[in-house]
Amino acid sequence: MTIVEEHTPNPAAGDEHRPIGYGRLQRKEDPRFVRGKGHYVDDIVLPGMLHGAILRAPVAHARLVSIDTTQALANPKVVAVITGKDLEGLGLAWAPTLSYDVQAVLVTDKVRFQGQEVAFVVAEDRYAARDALELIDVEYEVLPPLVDARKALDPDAPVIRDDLEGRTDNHIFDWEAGDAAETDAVFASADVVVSQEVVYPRVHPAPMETCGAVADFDPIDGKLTLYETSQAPHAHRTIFAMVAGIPEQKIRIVSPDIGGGFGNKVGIYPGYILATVGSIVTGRPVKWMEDRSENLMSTSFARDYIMQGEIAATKDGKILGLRTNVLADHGAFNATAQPTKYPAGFFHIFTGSYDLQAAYCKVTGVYTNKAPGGVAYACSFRVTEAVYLVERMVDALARRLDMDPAELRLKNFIRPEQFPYPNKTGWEYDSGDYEKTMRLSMEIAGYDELRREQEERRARGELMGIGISFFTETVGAGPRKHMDILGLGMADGAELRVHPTGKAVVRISVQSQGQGHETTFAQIVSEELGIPPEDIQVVHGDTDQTPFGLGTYGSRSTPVSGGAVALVARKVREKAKFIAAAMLETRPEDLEWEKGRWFVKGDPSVGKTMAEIALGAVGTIELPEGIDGNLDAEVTYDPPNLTFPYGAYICVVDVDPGTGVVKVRRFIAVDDCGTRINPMIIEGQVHGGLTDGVGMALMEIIEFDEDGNNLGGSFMDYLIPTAMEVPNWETGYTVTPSPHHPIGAKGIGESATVGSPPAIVNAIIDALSPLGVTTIDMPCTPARVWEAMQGRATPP
Ligand code: MCN
Ligand code: CUN
Repeated sequence: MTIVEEHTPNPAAGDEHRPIGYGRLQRKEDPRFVRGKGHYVDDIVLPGMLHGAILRAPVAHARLVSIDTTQALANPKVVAVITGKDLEGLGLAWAPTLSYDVQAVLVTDKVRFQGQEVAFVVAEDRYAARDALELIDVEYEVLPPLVDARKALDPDAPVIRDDLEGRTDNHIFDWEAGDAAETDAVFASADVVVSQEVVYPRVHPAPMETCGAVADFDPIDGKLTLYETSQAPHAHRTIFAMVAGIPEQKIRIVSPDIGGGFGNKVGIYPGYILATVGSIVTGRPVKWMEDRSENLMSTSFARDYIMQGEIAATKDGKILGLRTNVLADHGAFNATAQPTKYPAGFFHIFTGSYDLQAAYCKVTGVYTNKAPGGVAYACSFRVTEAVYLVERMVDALARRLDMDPAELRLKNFIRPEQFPYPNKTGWEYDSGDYEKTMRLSMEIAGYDELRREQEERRARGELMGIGISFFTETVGAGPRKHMDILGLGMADGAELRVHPTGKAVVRISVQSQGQGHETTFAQIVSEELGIPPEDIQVVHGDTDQTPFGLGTYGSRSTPVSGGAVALVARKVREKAKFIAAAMLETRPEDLEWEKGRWFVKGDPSVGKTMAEIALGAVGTIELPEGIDGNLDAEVTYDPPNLTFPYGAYICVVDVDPGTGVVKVRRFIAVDDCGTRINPMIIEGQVHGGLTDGVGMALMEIIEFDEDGNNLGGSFMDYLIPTAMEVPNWETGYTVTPSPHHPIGAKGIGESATVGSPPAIVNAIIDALSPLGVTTIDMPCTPARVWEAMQGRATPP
């Protein structure tokens, strides 16, 4: 592993005591994870617990004619069988999606995608539940499916959502950003316009742990405890209360260790609701854990964007404008998770890292007979698609102008003095020094030398490619006045208590799925209070124990919850000053803070440490007016803006001219996420995301045949990368703090997944360009690359 050395701690400057940024603090959660002692939903076993299994539709589009459950119910191990009709009786057959649509919990009228939930069996054990599915007799009247999103708006297309009143087509929404007329004018005046269709196929986050729930409804006190795989426990609780009519104080959502989320666990799936209904109906706890195929076929997909891109420039390479028209395949129900105002997520950051004169994008969402979901898989709310589009277009322009793609980017970057930078589609970028980051990545790569090597290899008939991607993300939603999910404003709470012996507990509203929050949030408190990270317990994932907040996705934990944690620690520090003043019999304004203690200005030997103050707070000294004793505080943080992390990625590939096999030989990733809390965790996040990028660029796709059969329903068909397919990552970093974040940190959790695919695809096109290839769509499988090499159109 090549690691560009982190800042070496400088003991003389007291660096080794600085919990943020310096050194490589090991993760607190690792001892349990590496020993297999994590505690996941499937590890939960409750007394008398039953097991649920879902009967799923074998076809993509069909009318439900009849469903007969008698045989299944006759099985002595089966306790209950629940159908759509039963749910209708409870008013629970349909549930609201996160995008103000509705989704069938169980089919009542029509099957709308293969794998859709048709019935739920509750049995004494998992095997019995599964076996009983085969005893349910369902008659379907098969309907013609709509598979190709490009045909969704044809007048003769089958109408999928005839459940919606007055619905006569498959149109969901049209959404636009930027100024169309201004952009047209800029395009009309440009020397060069390059157009290209860029497709981001349907992929799946495929976390190691699939989705599941254990529902435990107590019929005596009416309390529902729901253990579930959730990235957003509080939002789930509130939505559950609204939908199921259970009073919110009687719902406790517990998200224990989560074996990867990657966006898969943002939504509320029918299975969670079915487990709950199963528990209410049987009076016993019910566990439902989906298997791999169920996960791949029915839970949140990602992308599925067909993008027509156009870029306009002067002949010497000044980019003037960007325009795109997108067809978005949302599947059978519009269940994407994103802030309400933005049906295409944050796609409108598609102007990327460049200073343009005008931009315009239009996105049209359509229904098809495919699984719902969308906005998942480290997408930063569709910044993945945006970055992929702009970085492909910039490369296409470089080829047209016969310019070096690095030089073209350097020429068009937003300059440091332009920040805060208002872009043409409504964002205000907080901070950046793009050229510095780009040049560092070129230096690590040895860019000029790579280009020389490429020339030599080309002369020998070898296919070597160098691809660049420079991305800017927008992560950390809120502010709440602009951003909500189902009306819940996107802010996060934090509560901090310093116990009498000086040890602390911080309670947060976000939910780790492997990102290491138990470590990094302790580091933030430590930085602010001087209590060592190991003395700070981070509590999350239990709505009975943590303050309300919107959860973890869109890399918002550090930008939002991290801000909350820094501020709550500062509030405690301020309170500590008053207590210290009382203890020292002096005035608070005469005290000065240094890491871990308040001391008397001008007399550093007289002071009180946090531990002394914590004990003092619960002791017998007389406290000043308005100070109530315990050393604790709470805040809700509503961020003033999102944060805009960025990075420069360079990929080197070799393509086998005989087979079309692509080998990623080198990958250089220089990221800037502002203040770096834990360099080791950041590096892990980047390594994971880069691996995602290799997967998506080379092998991952959820495809469907013309009957709507899902062709990616297992890991035999849906390939994900292993250590064999990835190179030794070469990472570097720059630090440009966010000016508005309490500690200057920006998100990093999705950066590499967002930024890496275009670098790899650009490298592949660069490798194949001597053969006249100008475009190729992901995944660049050997077959697809080989077809491109033969000058044939890439298959859809
Ligand atoms: N961090 C840091 N310094 C920064 C920024 C972040 O040390 N300047 C640390 C954070 O403190 C946190 C981690 O890096 O421990 C990721 O932080 P952040 O960027 O705030 O992202 P989130 O914690 O909100 O995580 C969400 C993000 C998303 S949306 C997806 S998708 C994804 C990702 O995280 N899913 C993951 N990374 C994942 N990593 C794992 N192991 N598993 C997943 O499911
Ligand atoms: Cu889009 S996947 Mo992450 O935001 O949970």
